[in-house]
Amino acid sequence: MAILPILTAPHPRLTKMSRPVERFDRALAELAENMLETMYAANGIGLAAPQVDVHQRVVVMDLHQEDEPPAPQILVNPEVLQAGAETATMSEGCLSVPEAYEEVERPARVTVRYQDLAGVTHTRECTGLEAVCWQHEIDHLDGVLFVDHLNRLKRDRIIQRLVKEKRLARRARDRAVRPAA
Ligand code: GNR
Ligand code: NI
Repeated sequence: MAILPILTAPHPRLTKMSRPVERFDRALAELAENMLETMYAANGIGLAAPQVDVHQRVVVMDLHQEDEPPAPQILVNPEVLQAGAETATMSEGCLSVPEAYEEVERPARVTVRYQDLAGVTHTRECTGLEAVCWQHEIDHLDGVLFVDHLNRLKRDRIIQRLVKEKRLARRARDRAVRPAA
């Protein structure tokens, strides 16, 4: 088991399209375990493989309430089969967009399909936070972040802040490895 580094925006590989999983092997199970460990360590409720720089259609999720036991879910090749006409707005955050929370409007009810680690297909209907999380995670597999659903002003403000933070972090690192050059 391992905690993997999470890519943060703006990063070109977060915009890549992920490939469907074809081999349901030990390596897939290990990836899912590492993603769950990484998600829990980061206090997230979901994590998509491209966030840890693996461009395959794998998602992990745990939507249990605080007073309930953990309920890890592993979703391979997840997809939205059908979206209802009604929409709902929820405040979203993302481990790849640190410290940004904005309202996003999405279909309130979705029918979803996925495979488990054994390759068995499941179909389900989701509402509420579960519907939001599925759509947020499947977006990642298609190279889309929740900020891509915001207007340009809000998106640019968030991305510019992250660019500045990366620049500051890089400067601090450079000073640390090359003291008083
Ligand atoms: O931890 C997360 N919380 C969250 C809250 C509202 C809507 C979506 C999410 S998913 C996010 C973890 C994450 O970045 N998954 O890709
Ligand atoms: Ni996310």
